[in-house]
Amino acid sequence: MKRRAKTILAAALAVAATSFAAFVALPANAETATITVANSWSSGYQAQVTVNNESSTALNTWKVELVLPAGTTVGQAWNTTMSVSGSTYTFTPAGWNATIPGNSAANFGFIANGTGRPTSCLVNGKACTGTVTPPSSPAASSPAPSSPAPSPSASVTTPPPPTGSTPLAINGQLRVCGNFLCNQYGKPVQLRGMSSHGLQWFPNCYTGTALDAIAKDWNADLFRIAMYVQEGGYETNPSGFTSQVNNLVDLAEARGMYAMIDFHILNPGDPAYNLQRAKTFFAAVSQRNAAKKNVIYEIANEPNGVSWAGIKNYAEQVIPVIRANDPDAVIIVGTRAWSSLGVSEGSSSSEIISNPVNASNIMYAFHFYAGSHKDNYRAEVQRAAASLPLFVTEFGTGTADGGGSVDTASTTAWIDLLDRLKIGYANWSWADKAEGSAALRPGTCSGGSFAGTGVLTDSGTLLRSRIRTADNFPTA
Ligand code: IDC
Repeated sequence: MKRRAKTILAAALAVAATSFAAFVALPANAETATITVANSWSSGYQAQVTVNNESSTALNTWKVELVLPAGTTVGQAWNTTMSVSGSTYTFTPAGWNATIPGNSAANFGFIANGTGRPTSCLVNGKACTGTVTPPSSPAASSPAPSSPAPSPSASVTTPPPPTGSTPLAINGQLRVCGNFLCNQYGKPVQLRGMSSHGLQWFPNCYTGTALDAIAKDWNADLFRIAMYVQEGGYETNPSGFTSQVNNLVDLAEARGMYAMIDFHILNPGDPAYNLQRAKTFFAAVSQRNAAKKNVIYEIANEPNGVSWAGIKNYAEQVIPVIRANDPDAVIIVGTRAWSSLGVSEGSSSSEIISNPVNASNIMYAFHFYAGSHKDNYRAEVQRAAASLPLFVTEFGTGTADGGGSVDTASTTAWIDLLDRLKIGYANWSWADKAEGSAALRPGTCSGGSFAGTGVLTDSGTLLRSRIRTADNFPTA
């Protein structure tokens, strides 16, 4: 996804580490810090702070103190320990990042609720000096001692109105804001679409003609690319499946749809089993697709038989691999017990809420099969949605084995709930397998014609009627 021009609040901060300077004569401004607004939306922003040690000698610790104006608070911070006193927020090391080696840096980030930028800034007790500069300016990292402190009036680049009418043209680069998925205008949006079945089994269901029907006949916003890892999937041919995924990203992009890259682990259920494969795969696809705005990464389809701590640990190893190439992409983390927020193994979303993944711009996956998962699961989703950004990256209209007839009442109750909560979804599956969850009648994909209702199963007919209704994508 493209790193658009973002207004940067860059404070080049002269740091005098008092206790340290008593022993070593540091050149002026040997240490600096920059504050970058990495993402912003109508009600808040995400800031990234880099404390640079530009001397060749290690710095033993650091402290950044920011004052925020009335109406703006810090909601969460990462890679740091934060304390609050009135409107002053003090950021100290997380523990492992206290020492900054010579010519190196420490990073932390925070989410601000409210749009006010810091009105005052101290680094290791000394006043910060700095200017507001665009990200590409070389001045961004140069000290500017006579400039005022970072200005609270720093503005954010507002994207121009959309030039096209596809979901991608209207919404552009997505990002998580609060507990919602938001578009380039900072407004919550619900994406509705279809998931592929296993790429290894139904390649002729995923052609340009097929995606034409999904985009233009179904008016879908999203195509989920389910790349199985086992069962004849990625592990058997990493480069071949990587190419197939990239090709589908392009086909979706050309039709104005988002593409969700699903690392479809299922059995074994512990994602750690595939950690190295995940790192290799996501390094490749995030590098190749970094400039695109239509990619969403789903890093683990359905963890099962593994603790939340195990899933979180996997996520915190895979997310940085993606971020290194594609820093502003939305990433979705699977949840315990086949992405049931833990419910199917007797747990709940509380284990996530109390111990979230240490990363920003992420969402959590929830899956259901309407014939198997009913009121108690709906209640849990409603509860979790108040605290966590959720995406239903997969669901079926029948039973959890992928079969069964359409449970119309439960499916309708589910989709109505997701619409009300503005939770995006992808339906399992766009395939012509002879099983209840498949949207296409057997033989459709070899026939090569996908539009209209004649090729659809009961499940496909219901989903098409729900997905093709008008979208609500606010642009102001
Ligand atoms: C099922 C397919 C089925 C296939 C099986 C192989 O519908 O044709 O033989 O996978 O593993 C999930 C999984 C998804 C399942 C689906 C239905 O993410 O891979 O697909 N399901 O069982 N979670 C809950 C249900």
